[in-house]
Amino acid sequence: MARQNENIFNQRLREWLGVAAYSAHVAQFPTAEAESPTLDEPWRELRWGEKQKNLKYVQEYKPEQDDIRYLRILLYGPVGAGKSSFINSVSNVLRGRMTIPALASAMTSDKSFTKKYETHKFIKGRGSTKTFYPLVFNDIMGLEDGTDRGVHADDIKLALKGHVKEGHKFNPVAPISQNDPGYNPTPSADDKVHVLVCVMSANTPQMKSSVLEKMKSIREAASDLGIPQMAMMTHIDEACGEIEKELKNVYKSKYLKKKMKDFSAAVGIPMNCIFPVKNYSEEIDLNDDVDALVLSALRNMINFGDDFIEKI
Ligand SMILES: Nc1nc2c(ncn2[C@@H]2O[C@H](COP(=O)(O)OP(=O)(O)OP(=O)(O)O)[C@@H](O)[C@H]2O)c(=O)[nH]1
Ligand SMILES: [Mg+2]
Repeated sequence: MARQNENIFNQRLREWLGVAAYSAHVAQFPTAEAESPTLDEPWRELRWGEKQKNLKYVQEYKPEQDDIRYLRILLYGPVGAGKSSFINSVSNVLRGRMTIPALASAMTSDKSFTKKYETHKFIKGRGSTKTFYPLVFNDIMGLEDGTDRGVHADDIKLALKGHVKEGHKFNPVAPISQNDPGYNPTPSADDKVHVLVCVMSANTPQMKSSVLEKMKSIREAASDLGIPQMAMMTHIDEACGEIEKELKNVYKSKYLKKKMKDFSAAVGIPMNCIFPVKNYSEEIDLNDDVDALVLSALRNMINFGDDFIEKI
């Protein structure tokens, strides 16, 4: 019991101080970290060597229905969670080199950097054989704490049904209305969202209750529409020193497992629908381990979305 309390205390201290200051604290007082931060065995199996197989699966995916050209994935979540960065990570994996299709912010702020509703497609081939992968992402303004700030939950609900036009600029004070030029009254089957993905940073303290409330109402709307939902935990490298040292420790990190469990309980997304990823943020070259995590999340998004498409 004493050991358990000590671990909880260390965890809180770490959340409060941040990783860097906590590591300095442990270096000064080694007994503070008596227990290993990692499990002996990973709690989830990930085949790190199967990158090519997963990449092929993603690259060859095509929706079966004639009226659906694109499987549409909508990312939502708090400001700075890494939504735009994840789109860039997917683009890097698919194209096999660094790319920047979605502008990510280099500064952390409490205001969303992404303000417009934009569809991100990924180029396949070059020159005259250039086409797009049948897989698109919609990046959306971040959820912010408080009312009249960040994207309105009602806007996300309309986006789920395909009513938000490309390029619409979100207005935190008023959600889109039917008279708005950005409102699409007659969405097609592939304007609609097929998978809803919540993006969450592992390196933040507990989520603010107003953000949690917005997330809950978005999830309820998606559930009513039967849209499958999953989540990604980003910034895992910053959240855990063991993962920063070695990305393969991702499913051994006790801290991350606890963080994922807490998040699962807070928003109601089951653990087996939550995927940790590390986005490309400061690298200039691709890395197989980073790609393996991105592909693991992406493959599941495709499967969940395709199951939904099959039903509509
Ligand atoms: N170390 C690390 N940095 C990350 C990760 N994901 C995103 N970042 C960084 O976090 C910052 C914010 O990322 P964005 O992708 O702009 O976040 P966003 O969710 O699109 O934010 P808004 O558009 O403002 O809502 C950027 O500086 C990214 O480089 C990650 O997994 N690890
Ligand atoms: Mg963004």
